Amino acid sequence: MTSKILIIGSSGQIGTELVLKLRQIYGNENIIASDIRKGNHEVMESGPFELLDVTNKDDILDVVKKHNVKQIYLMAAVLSAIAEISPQRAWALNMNSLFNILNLAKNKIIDKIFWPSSMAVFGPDTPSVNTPQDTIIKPATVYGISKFAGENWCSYYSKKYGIDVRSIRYPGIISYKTIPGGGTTDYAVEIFYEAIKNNNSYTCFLSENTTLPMMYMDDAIDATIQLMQSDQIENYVAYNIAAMSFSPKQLAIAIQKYIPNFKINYKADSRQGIADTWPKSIDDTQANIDWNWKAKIGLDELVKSMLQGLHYNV
Ligand code: AKB
Repeated sequence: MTSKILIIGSSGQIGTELVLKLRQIYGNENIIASDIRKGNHEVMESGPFELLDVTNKDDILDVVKKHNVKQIYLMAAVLSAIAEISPQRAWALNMNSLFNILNLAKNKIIDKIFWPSSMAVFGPDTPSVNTPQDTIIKPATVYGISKFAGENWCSYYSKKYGIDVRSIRYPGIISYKTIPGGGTTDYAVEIFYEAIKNNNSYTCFLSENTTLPMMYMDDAIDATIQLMQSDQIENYVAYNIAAMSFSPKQLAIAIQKYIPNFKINYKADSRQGIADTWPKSIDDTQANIDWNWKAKIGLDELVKSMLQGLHYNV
């Protein structure tokens, strides 16, 4: 039996599209989707799926053995807004899931891991414009604390046990196939669903000039797979990647190009406090140098693809 790739969190926003792309590249039967709940019908129907609780290490081991899994992409996590509401649950899930997978590599049961980090590792003391790869990192959110701790654990396991683990610090990811759940950048997805409804209006939970780094899903998936396929990676680095930065106001203007009567209102809630601690833009030079990373999709193409993906004629 050939070795397989397991995606944990395949019903989530990134997991869904990662499974579909990896199945195109490596063949449907070689990519095992798994999640605590069933997800996107294309994912469910195009290849193997296992119901899996990422905090249960015995169940993970069973699935790994059953399918001869050699690589794991651990995409399950509690995101920033939810983590502020349930800090201990977020910490337990985000950390225990990572230990479960790192220990499989330590015990030589699997060969390679992808573990997603986030721009949320950066905090209010970090330079917020063109945030460098190596800089002051003092996260101010529960989610950011768990991501920074995770980066350190990946680095520790990589140095101490020689395991191959790779990470990206994702910016806000925008896509239409599966909606994100519980993040601070989610407004930039919700806005499209509301823009095409009858009253063409959206009330944003961030203020109009809150600029954040963002990326269209296709670029995020390409970056993930490119990093995993690279044979240039010698040491563990949680790579900054970037594509564009915009505020809710700038996104609304870009949508108005296609939906001229679209209206946006602002009613900032607690998520504003999270966004205020994050970078406005990111420097991804190191990813570019180390594995040739470069984003392809800009704001106008993103808006067009989102509207088309949601069946709106542009
Ligand atoms: C969130 O908003 O929590 C995530 C992230 C930036 O990691 N999208």
